Amino acid sequence: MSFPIIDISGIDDPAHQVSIANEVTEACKKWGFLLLRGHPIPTGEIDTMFDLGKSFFHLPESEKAPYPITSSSIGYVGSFQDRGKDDKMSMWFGGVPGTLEAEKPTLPPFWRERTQQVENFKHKCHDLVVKLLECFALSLNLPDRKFFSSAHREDAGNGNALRMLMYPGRTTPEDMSGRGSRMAPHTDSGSVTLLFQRAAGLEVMSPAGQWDCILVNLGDALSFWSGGLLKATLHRVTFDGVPFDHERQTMAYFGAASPETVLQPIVGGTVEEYVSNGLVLTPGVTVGELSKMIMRDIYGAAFQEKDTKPQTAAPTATAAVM
Ligand SMILES: O=C(O)CCC(=O)C(=O)O
Repeated sequence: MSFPIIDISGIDDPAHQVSIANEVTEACKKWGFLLLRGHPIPTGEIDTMFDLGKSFFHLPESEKAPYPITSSSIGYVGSFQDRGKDDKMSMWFGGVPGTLEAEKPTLPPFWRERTQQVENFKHKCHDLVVKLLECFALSLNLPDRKFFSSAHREDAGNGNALRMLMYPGRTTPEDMSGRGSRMAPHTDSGSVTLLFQRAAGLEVMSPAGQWDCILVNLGDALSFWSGGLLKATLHRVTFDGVPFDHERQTMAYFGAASPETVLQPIVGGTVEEYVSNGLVLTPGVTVGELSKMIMRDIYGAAFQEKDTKPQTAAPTATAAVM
């Protein structure tokens, strides 16, 4: 199996829009994964972000650990610290534009002079997500081609987050008994994820093997919303794909709809209940509720809200291990 590689360089050209929209949407209906070529995010900027991420992750823990992830989805999570006890480090940059600057004290000092650089990169990712969302509406023949994209305002909620990831290379294998792997199988919870990779290793049934492209995959919200037509596909990272002594670095931009967006399956129409990552979603759940359920389950205390009662999680549910 190999995912489609789609050249989207003509995405803004009316002469090519429909065929690109159809290609992208067909790939998402079939695989929920595709690779983008000819995308508008400059390679130099992607490399710069990777270089910054690498320098950051190689800092001693004492310069990262005091800044754990907050309810704004900003901050650091070290190896073996998440619910799945995976061997990976994450640096989260959530929030609407301006949040990183406003919440600077919660950022590790390394990032404090670089907030604008991160915001600029997030902005470019958001623009690309919007273009893809317009493809879906166009190809699904929705009356308004901004049906999905207008719900994805950049200035709404914490859902649009950039997550830098580093899977450390170890000189000797860690004792993983009672622990996870590198990243447990999961689907993403939002709408569209852009995954930038510096090394092979993501397993999606079978690996794609093209690393000069942005990998796109869809999240549960969009899958549920489209009545299951667009797919959110399980993926994971293991020590089989990338051995313990190989470092692996990626960046995931999670594009999500505004928190108040109510998810009702709009096409297909038959989805009464959607089960994903151990969570049961029912029509009427909002994007904000879904996001909180998941982050609370993975990162616990930082996302606990005294006044929020649990939403649609099944009593015994476990959620995504990200
Ligand atoms: O690092 C990767 O290749 C996967 C990242 C991912 O699946 C996630 O952040 O949800």
